[in-house]
Amino acid sequence: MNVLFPALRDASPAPALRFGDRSLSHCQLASVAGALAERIAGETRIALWATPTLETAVGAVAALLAGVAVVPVNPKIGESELAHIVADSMPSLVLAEPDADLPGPLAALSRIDIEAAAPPEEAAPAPLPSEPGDEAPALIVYTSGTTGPPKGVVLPRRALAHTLDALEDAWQWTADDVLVHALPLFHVHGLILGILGPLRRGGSVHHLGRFSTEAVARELSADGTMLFGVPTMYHRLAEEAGRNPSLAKALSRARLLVSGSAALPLTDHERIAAATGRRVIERYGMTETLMNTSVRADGPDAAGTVGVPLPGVYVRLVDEAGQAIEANDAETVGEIQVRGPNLFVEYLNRPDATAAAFDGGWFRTGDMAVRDAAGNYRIVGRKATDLIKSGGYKIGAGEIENALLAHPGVAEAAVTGAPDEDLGERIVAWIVTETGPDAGPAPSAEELADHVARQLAPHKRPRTVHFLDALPRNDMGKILKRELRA
Ligand code: MCA
Ligand code: AMP
Repeated sequence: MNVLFPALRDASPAPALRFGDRSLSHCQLASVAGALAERIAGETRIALWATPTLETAVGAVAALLAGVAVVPVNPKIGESELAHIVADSMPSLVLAEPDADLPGPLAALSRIDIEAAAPPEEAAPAPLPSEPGDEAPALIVYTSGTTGPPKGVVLPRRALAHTLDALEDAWQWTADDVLVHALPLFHVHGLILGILGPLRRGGSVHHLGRFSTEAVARELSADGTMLFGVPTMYHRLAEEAGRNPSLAKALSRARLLVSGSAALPLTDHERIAAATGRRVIERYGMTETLMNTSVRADGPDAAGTVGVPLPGVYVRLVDEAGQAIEANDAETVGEIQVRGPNLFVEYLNRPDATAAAFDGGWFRTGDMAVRDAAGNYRIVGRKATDLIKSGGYKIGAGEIENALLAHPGVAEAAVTGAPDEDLGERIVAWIVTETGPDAGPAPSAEELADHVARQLAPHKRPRTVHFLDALPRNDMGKILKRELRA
């Protein structure tokens, strides 16, 4: 299992990556990524400025070939989140596109510009380095928790290989598939499934750079066979497909439409089915576990569920007393726990959090679900109300509250999620402004949203801000978020 990308070693001339009008075959990718792998060999951990570009894909593949753990960084990341990630992961250097302007903590590192220009097809690549063992760390992906700053999830090569091969089986994913997507490349969905997946299969990916219904229609009308997206993207496609026959036709041509990262509402399933005659398949995963379950491409329609466990993955439901639930009655709710070769190793520098995340060998997902007689899981909620899924991004209420409290005009802050048709959930901030004699002018909603975007990331900014005279609290002084939501 050591070799992650057999098609690179075979120097296959088949197409591998396409971003806009730039592309590389597997053979060309072996050349450029192989050359970069040689330059970074011997490093332990490096950062990757993960713009949605060919360079990012080449950088990630080079690091995997060299056996160097890579920390993908959101190119829109804010100051305090970047400072945390760099201090926590201590990368020895950063890989970036040649013209990228890197912010402070990354600019201070030594830098290697990623060279991704296509070499002539006939040039045979130099032999690739031998790859490390299955347990070696491949990627460290930062993910939000309910409190505190994001944690670095250490993903071994074994988990990547396992999850991608399990999806090959569930989706009959082959080298003939051309994947289309527009997902960001600093998370599991876009980078591991969306870039490394096609490369492991020996197939190809067309990345759109930026999501639009027009770009999806164009690529699926050409040679795209699969589409990956988050529910917000499918919601926008569902809205548009109803009134745009050429988009509906393009979607109906795809072999597989796959949604994940959050729940796809039944209304969107139904609208897409009505407009295109095609069903969307949902799969369920997590940064810490990669993929756990999926509706199978060769199985019965199971819209509204996340399907059955993937090969090699053990999934169970556990009640509040910690007992496994045996019922397959589509009614008894329990927490999903997962065990298998798809799991992460640890949270970087956080043995406490790693220990708390496991129940024996089982990883506690925090997702609540039921199981039906066919073995399909249906997710019904989440244990922690302080985790918000917005546009498919997981965001902790606590990190936004801390960022808001660091604004000089804010005296008290609470953050909740509210249902949103487009984003699934929308971030809502509840603010009490500073009023003391030294207080400056009260901040506007826009200023607070910009502040969070600058400190953390634009997708973590509150979309609604309410100003209150006081936050509702219980006798112990704890904020009563239930009252805010009501
Ligand atoms: C807006 N922008 C700002 C501000 N407001 N920038 C700075 N300050 C501000 N105040 C910018 C944004 O950066 C962005 O720039 C543009 O305005 C629009 O931002 P936004 O409104 O947030 O975008 P959107 O239209 O709502 O995006 C919807 C989306 C996006 C495309 C669906 O949410 C998305 O890509 N989601 C994917 C999330 C994902 O991959 N999750 C996987 C993790 P610009 O226009 O330049 O972009 S979960 C996972 O991996 C697990 C394993 C799983 O199961 O998959
Ligand atoms: P992240 O921690 O960002 O990797 O997001 C993982 C979380 O996304 C899971 O714990 C689930 O709550 C959610 N999720 C992923 N896929 C699905 C899906 N198909 N349906 C519902 N929730 C999902």
